[in-house]
Amino acid sequence: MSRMRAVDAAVIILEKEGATQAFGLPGAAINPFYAAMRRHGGIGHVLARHVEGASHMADGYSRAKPGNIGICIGTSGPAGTDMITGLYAAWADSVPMLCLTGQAPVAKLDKEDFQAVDIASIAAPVTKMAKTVLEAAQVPGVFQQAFQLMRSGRPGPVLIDLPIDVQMAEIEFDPDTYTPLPVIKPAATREQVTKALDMLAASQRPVIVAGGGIVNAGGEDLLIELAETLDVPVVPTLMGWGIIPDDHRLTAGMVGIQTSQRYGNATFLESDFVLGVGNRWANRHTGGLDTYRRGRTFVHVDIEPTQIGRVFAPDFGIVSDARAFLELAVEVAKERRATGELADRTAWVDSVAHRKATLLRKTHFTEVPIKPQRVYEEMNKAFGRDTVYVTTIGLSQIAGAQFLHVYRPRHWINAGQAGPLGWTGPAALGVAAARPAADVVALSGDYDFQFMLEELAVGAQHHLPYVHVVVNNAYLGLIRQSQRAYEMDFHVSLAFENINSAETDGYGVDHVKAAEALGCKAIRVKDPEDLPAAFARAQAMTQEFQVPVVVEVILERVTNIAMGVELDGVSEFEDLAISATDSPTALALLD
Ligand SMILES: Cc1ncc(C[n+]2csc(CCOP(=O)(O)OP(=O)(O)O)c2C)c(N)n1
Ligand SMILES: [Mg+2]
Repeated sequence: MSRMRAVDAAVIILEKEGATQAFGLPGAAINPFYAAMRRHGGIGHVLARHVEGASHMADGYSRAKPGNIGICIGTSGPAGTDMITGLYAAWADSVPMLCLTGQAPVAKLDKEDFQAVDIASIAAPVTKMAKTVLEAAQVPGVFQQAFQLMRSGRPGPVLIDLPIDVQMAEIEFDPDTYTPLPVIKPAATREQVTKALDMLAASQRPVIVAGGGIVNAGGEDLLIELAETLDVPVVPTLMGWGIIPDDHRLTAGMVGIQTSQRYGNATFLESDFVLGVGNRWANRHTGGLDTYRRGRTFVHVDIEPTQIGRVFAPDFGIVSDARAFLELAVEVAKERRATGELADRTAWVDSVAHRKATLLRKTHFTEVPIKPQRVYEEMNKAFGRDTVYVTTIGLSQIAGAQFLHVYRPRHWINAGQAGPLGWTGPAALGVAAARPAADVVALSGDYDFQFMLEELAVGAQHHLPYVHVVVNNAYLGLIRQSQRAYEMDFHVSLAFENINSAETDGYGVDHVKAAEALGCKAIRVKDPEDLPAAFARAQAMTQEFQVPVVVEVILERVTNIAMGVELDGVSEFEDLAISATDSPTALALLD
């Protein structure tokens, strides 16, 4: 056994658990932990400029690669509260992330000491565990349990709050015998899988809804194998986008009231059976439940028991890790194929392909100011199949999801449920830290970009290059569009005459100057014909300068993007594609 400070044991455990990348900023109450990181080595650290930024960086880092657990670190008080939004975003999208905070000494916790806030209580609803460690000897056990919890069942974040005296207290800890606790994952039985496939077999027009749980479980290849064996179309959810390549013959398109394609919704509305795997029936996917459920039978597979029946009661629910379910399902499906028991789904699959080629929205607009649809068309041309997109919310995210293409899991990294503005930039930095060789492309509206803008300097200082496409309509665009229902346009405009930048033409903030001031490169584009060259130059500059490169696209100020409240009532505001030239980067072309 060896005697050491509790923080030294904590750092050793991080390394032994494979969590070796931190994002944070020091403060007096967390300095002992920083001293332990410095002494021990082995943990990478990126100094953020805002603690919320650090939490989104850790979140992006976790999402970027299987097995990653990003660490975010802050001091006591406001550093912890700043990271609550980051914990919420990670918790809502089932992302493992370890948040560490410093705290006032144990004896001062109830004395209104400087920055002695009860962060564990504040964080409790958005974490799998939030604990202020009061006994130094518990530190190893709490860290050990944190990793078990983050990895078991539905993944999620944990907060460990460390009073400064607890950090510095000496404890007995034997690094050589430390072993991670077993990870607990329920697995479907053969009876359950057989019943689910029997129900699917009894249907005429089945679809599989593939959710982010499949990505978390590393089950994407099995999902494709199951779909191909059964010849059943797949609807990826927003969190599952990329599980099956967009151009796979069985990809039906995304379904929803915002981030969806016309063909995806049309196919879903024709279906009579839905097998949901690792998904959560998000309201932006289902829209009104009566329309979503009408005439369909549902099987729901989820790793978290309380998710079954949360949104609506499925006809059959299975509690299972997605990969464990898919393994057995592929086995049973192959047995059935070998004995000729599987139905011929050709006509149904052909109808899915037909909708993909006909129910398209127009993207090839030539106007100046630029229409957003054209931006995504040009992004499809400029950015390759291996591009990792990062985004949060706004018309930017919604239109991006309608028009961009994703071909691989973990290549659409999106704060799907929480959607905090400001998430995109720091999350992209976390992704860039996790995958230095990847082509990372962030997508922000102007308002999202302005939240957490300071984190660009982190990318410049720490050489975390990525391309940041900022679609600037000088509006809180999504909120402007939603205010149409109130017949108002009230406090949603970001436009003003910038007395220092006449070239912003009344759009207000000069994003190019702001990015340059923070040590990054930036290009402004006003004509759609200039987009290809701008994207190519931006990519080249990320290589040359190893810093974030911003491409600010000046959009027309008002463009309403297709959305609605029911799957059969999505409003179209813009032209639909009527020939291949209207939508040249669609996956299946008209004509
Ligand atoms: C922290 C936070 N506050 C408020 C919102 C609500 N909200 C969602 S989208 C949006 C406007 C986004 O504007 P912008 O980033 O410019 O994107 P656009 O819709 O114009 O493309 C707002 C205010 C939010 N998602 N997060
Ligand atoms: Mg905007």
